[in-house]
Formats: sequence, C-alpha cells, structure tokens
Amino acid sequence: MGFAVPPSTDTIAAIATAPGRGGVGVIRISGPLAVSVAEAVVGDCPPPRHAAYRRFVDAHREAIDSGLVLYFPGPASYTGEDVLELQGHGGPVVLDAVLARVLDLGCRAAEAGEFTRRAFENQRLDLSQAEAVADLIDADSLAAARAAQRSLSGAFSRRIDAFRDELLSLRTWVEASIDFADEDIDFLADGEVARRLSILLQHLQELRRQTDRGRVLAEGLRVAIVGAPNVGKSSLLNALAGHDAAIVTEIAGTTRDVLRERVVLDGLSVLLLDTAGIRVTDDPIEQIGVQRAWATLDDADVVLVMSGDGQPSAIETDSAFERLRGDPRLLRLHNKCDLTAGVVGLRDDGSIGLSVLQGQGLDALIKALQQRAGLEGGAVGEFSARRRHLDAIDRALQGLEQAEIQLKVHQAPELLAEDLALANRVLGEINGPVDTETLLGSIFSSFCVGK
Ligand SMILES: Nc1nc2c(ncn2[C@@H]2O[C@H](COP(=O)(O)OP(=O)(O)OP(=O)(O)O)[C@@H](O)[C@H]2O)c(=O)[nH]1
Ligand SMILES: [Mg+2]
Repeated sequence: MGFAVPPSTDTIAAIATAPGRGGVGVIRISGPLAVSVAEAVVGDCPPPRHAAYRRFVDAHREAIDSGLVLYFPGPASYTGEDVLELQGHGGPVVLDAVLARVLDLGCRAAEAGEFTRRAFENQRLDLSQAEAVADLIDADSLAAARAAQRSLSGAFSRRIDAFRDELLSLRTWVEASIDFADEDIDFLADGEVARRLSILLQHLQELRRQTDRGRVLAEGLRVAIVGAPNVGKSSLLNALAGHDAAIVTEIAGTTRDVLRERVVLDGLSVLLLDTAGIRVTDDPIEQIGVQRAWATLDDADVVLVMSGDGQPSAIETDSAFERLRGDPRLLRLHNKCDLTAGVVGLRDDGSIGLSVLQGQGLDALIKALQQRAGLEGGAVGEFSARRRHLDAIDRALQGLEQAEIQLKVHQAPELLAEDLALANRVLGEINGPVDTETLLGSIFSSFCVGK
C-alpha cells in the first residue's frame, strides 16, 4: 500500500474479555513494551505462541493472579506488533488489578477498537476485514456470523479488488487510446470499450445486490409496520418478538412513538419498527407519532402495510399514504382474518392474510421477509457488508453510468477515463486508501517501452 502510517510507539493494554465474572479473563497488550511487561509481571517472556503457566505478580512480587501467558511476536500477530496475552481468572477485581499493574509498567489503556485499528494500520487486515471483525462479534444469527467470518477471511475484499482490477484494465485501454490518438488506431470506434464497459456495469450491479444481502445479514432487515390505527400492528410486533414488547389495546391510537425490536426469524436478523397508526388527527401527541412513523419509513428495507381483512388498504383510500403507492418495498398484510374467514397465508395478488390473534399466516410472512432479504431457500450471502460499502458501490455505479454517457454521447475518452478513475477511487475506500502507483505500474507494464 502506498500510504504510510507512522508505527505506533506506545503500548496499549485492555481487558479483552466481556465485563463481569467469567471462568477466564484475558488482558491483551500490544506494542514494544510487550516483552518487558511479561518479564515484570510473570518473570520471563515465554517462547512465541507457547502457553506457559505463571503467577502474575505486583510491584512487590506478591501474586495478584495466576494463569497462562502467551507471547506473539510481531509482525505475525493480530495487530502486527508484539502482543502479550495474560489469561487469568475472570473476576472484575483481579482483572482490574492486573490491568492496573500493566498500566503502571508504561502501557496506555487501549481505546475501543484500537487493536483492530493497529491491525489495519500494519496491513494485517484491510478496512472491510476490520469491519467484519466487529460484525462477527455483533452477529445475532448464525448466518450473520458465517457471513462476517467470510468477510474477515477476505471474501468481500477479494471481490472488490477483482472488480477494481477489471476497472483498471479498461482504464488502461482507454488511456492508451488517448496516448495513441495521433496514430491510425481508433480504440473507441471498434465497440470493444463499449462492450467491456457494459460488462463492468453488469458485474457491479451484481456485486451491489450481493453487498446489499451482506448488509442485511450484518445489520438486520429493517421492517416497518404501518397502517391505519387499530388494525393490529403492535400485535404483530409482539407475535414476532415472542413477548409483549408493545402495548396493545382496542383503542385506536394506542401506539404513539416508534417502537424498535430486534428479532431473529428463521435465522434472519430483523429490526421491527412498529409505528403509530397513520391518520389525520387533532391530538398533538398522536400527530408527532404519525410524523415519526413517516420518518421511520425512509430507511426501511421492507414496509408492511397492514389493513383489516376485507377493508380497503389505507394505501388506496387514504391520501396520507399517497407517497407510498407503487413503492417496491411494500408488502400488504390483511389482518383479523379470523373475523372474516378470509384466506390466510400468501394470496394470489402477493399480499398475505393473517390472524395475528390466532398466530396464523405468520409463517408466510416470515418466508416473504426472507425472500425480500435475498435469503430464501436457506441460501446465505457470501459475505457481510455495510451501508458504507453500499454507498461506495452506488457512487461507483454512478461513475460508470456517467462513463457510458461520455463514451456514447460525447465520445470523450479523457472524460471517460476520468469517470473510470472516479469509480475506482470510491471503490478503493471500501478496503482502504488507493495507491496511484498501482495505476502507473499497470499502465507502464502493459505497454511496450518503445513508444
Ligand atoms: N380478532 C382479531 N383481533 C385482533 C387481531 N390482531 C389484533 N387484534 C386486536 O385489535 C386491537 C388493536 O390491536 P393493536 O395491535 O393495538 O393495533 P395497532 O395497529 O397497533 O393500533 P394503534 O397502535 O392504535 O395504531 C386489539 O384489541 C387486538 O387484540 C386479529 O388477528 N384478530
Ligand atoms: Mg400499536
């Protein structure tokens, strides 16, 4: 990589295990003082990657704890620096005492994520891998954990890098057409550039779909429940959550604020957002609730629009819902089918009949949500991803679409090359800073020296 981060000169230390009591508690130390800390606390530094049983002593050689010591010399360690692990007993008082001792020896308390940050700065991980570490720890379903593990092992980074190589190779080709413009070869005229550009666009769109599935796995599918008051929105939230998270009454206008509930439905992590029933109201508190309901919709992945079975959906009848008409995120639900004997489950028009009260039709709903997440049939995403990655891909897509216009409408190779460069740059943000040296190297190596 062409960016230089000054090597960290200080040594950081932190309790690496979760707070509270546990069988084992781990203190992790990274930096140049690792060996001297080992010598001071346990008497010697054990051979690399070998567990040694030792007493952990304070400044007066009194034992604070005892346990295993592990030493990982840099650069072949998690952070790329010398790393020491003290694995003692998992009590908060002992761990605090050992940490205090380590800090007395000249270490600094690590900030959140600082070990992984050092791993990134020392090129042990790229940016999206570093993010996958956090996603793996935060994973609330097995599918999410597996996807994060694949990102961590580089599956996502490799996809991005491979795509950037394709992009670079096309750009090299276009730059050549500019350099050779005075000769008789017209690189743009033979349709080769247009063909390769359209393949690139297809590949990037496919990568976007996969990244979005990865994002849903990592962050959860955001599912908003909207509809007229009293149709059973909060009842649905409670049924899916498996407990009474929301207040349910027969009084219309019960829910005032937006309620959030994270649930795992058949391995799919879902953030459920129960909103106030949307209607025109004079009640100032309910009005705020309705406004919040609308605000919630903006970044929802799926919008469940609930109506009473047999009653027209608010989407058609209520002007308040006008802006949702035709929105691809919509999924229509007809609740209280027990009162109408209406069809429960998936209907021909793609809507779903439910009786939340009797727990009917929920399977069909969960299946539909899996489908929306792109995870139907048990197929899981190849990797985990984040909104940041999706944003970068969207900007790269815009760059490529712009490039297509430069080519087809303006026939301007310089501007085309610029747009390809832009797309490459924004994609570079996904794994880490870009290196212009790479581009130069690629251009020079693929053309003969004679020119
Ligand atoms: N018969 C029948 N009643 C239901 C069903 N689902 C919910 N209800 C009842 O409908 C009433 C309203 O339910 P809620 O879940 O509070 O409705 P809501 O849409 O959240 O209402 P607001 O928060 O006021 O917008 C309650 O009395 C529920 O018990 C159902 O499937 N069948
Ligand atoms: Mg409610």
